[in-house]
Amino acid sequence: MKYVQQVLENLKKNNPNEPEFHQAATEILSTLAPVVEKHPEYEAAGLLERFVEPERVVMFRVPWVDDKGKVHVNKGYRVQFNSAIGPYKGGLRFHPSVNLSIIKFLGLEQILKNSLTGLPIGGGKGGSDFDPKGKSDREIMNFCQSFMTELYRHVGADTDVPAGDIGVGGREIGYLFGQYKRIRNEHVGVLTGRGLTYGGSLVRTEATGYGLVYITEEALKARGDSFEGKTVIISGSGNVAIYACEKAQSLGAKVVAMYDSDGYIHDPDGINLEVVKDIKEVKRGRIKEYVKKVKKAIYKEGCKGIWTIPCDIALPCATQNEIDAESAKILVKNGVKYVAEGANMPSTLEAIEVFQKSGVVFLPAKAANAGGVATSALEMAQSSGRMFWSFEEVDAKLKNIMVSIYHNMEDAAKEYGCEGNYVLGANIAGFIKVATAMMAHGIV
Ligand code: NDP
Ligand code: 2IT
Repeated sequence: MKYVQQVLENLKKNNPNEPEFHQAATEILSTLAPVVEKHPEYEAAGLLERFVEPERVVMFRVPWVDDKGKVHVNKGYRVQFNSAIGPYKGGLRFHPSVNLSIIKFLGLEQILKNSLTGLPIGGGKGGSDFDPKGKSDREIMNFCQSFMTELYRHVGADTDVPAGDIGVGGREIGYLFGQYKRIRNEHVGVLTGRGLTYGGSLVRTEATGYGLVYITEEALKARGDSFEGKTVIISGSGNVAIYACEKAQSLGAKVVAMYDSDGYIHDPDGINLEVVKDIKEVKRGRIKEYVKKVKKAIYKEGCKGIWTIPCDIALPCATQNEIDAESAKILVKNGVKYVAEGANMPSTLEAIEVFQKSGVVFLPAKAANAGGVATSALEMAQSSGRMFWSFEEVDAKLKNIMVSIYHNMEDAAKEYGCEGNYVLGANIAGFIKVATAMMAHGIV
């Protein structure tokens, strides 16, 4: 459709050198034509042009001092993309690859993901090109304090509520929260993923991985199947990967491989997750140490080889573009039936096409990994109410949300004549709520 194409062309022209942002926008806009056709008032109101333009982008200097007294300067970002349905909400990523393009792709995805949760949260994302790997606790603290010393003026419990993402876990959220509280003299829900002693929610740590497995379980159930006895590959070995593995195993699946950015482990009898947790969560070590503890497992340098291991279900849980068309074809050839994205945009556009053309059940990130941010919104609700729900209560709410997301995207895909196309279903189901709110607010 001409309007959608024009918006995408202009976006590429006006935001050059932002390939990840172009990729996410292409995936989204290429599915929205039927909605825009049904609602000509959207074009008249310049809705798509406004939708793809962040409300605000903050970029700042983050100076910090290492243990040897050397001064370093990193870039800090917060993209406040869309607040139509609630305060900006989305994680902070600390990774050397971070740039504006990556934060904008993540922010754009986050708008629709947050809408899909059914909870009142807008879309935002932030981070830094700081590399937490190999840094001491004190260096991490110095960095987080410096980062928040600028960020505090842009965020707030009713304005913008960041959380974790790659390189930002409980430790970092603690230091960021401590500095915010110190500057503002307010103990409020300005961040989620907080520790349980200072406003955090049970299940938030597990939420993204558990949610990913819950939505995949619903897709299996709809086809008269289950995780029982399935062979699963999970890329990454961080927060999302570990808890996806835990829940999949508890449902009877055999998870045979995981990786970090150096290489992958293959344990055909099933990964011993306690060993992985000890290496990654306790010691902050490398996945290759697994084979020292589990002798029958093998370790291979490099990540790509993981996709050559035959599996029924693939759960990419590391980073963007980790599955290209070549890896997708190998997965399909080896019989993969389900691909559910725990990471954000882990499949290239070409890989998605391979999966969809081969009849693989493909659950896109903005639906499949929404459990993390959904539980963040539950953390916000608990903070506002100054009370806590039990593990079972939060877990039950998370599961309901994931099941609803599955059915909402399924229904939207059917309504628009594309049954089983969950990329289209998730985009449309997420977009309609945001568009309706934006229309109600006038040209803002
Ligand atoms: P973590 O930092 O806990 O773990 C990231 C994992 O991915 C690590 O094993 C890391 O390996 C690996 N990884 C990161 N970058 C690369 C790379 N370039 N190549 C290969 N491996 C890489 O992050 P999370 O588990 O929190 O996040 C993982 C993904 O899930 C991200 O895409 C994130 O955006 C997404 N996500 C996270 C949510 C959350 O609640 N945390 C919610 C929704 C989505 P190494 O240690 O070697 O860097
Ligand atoms: O990509 C994501 O949804 C996250 N990193 C979690 C965001 C959040 O605010 O919990």
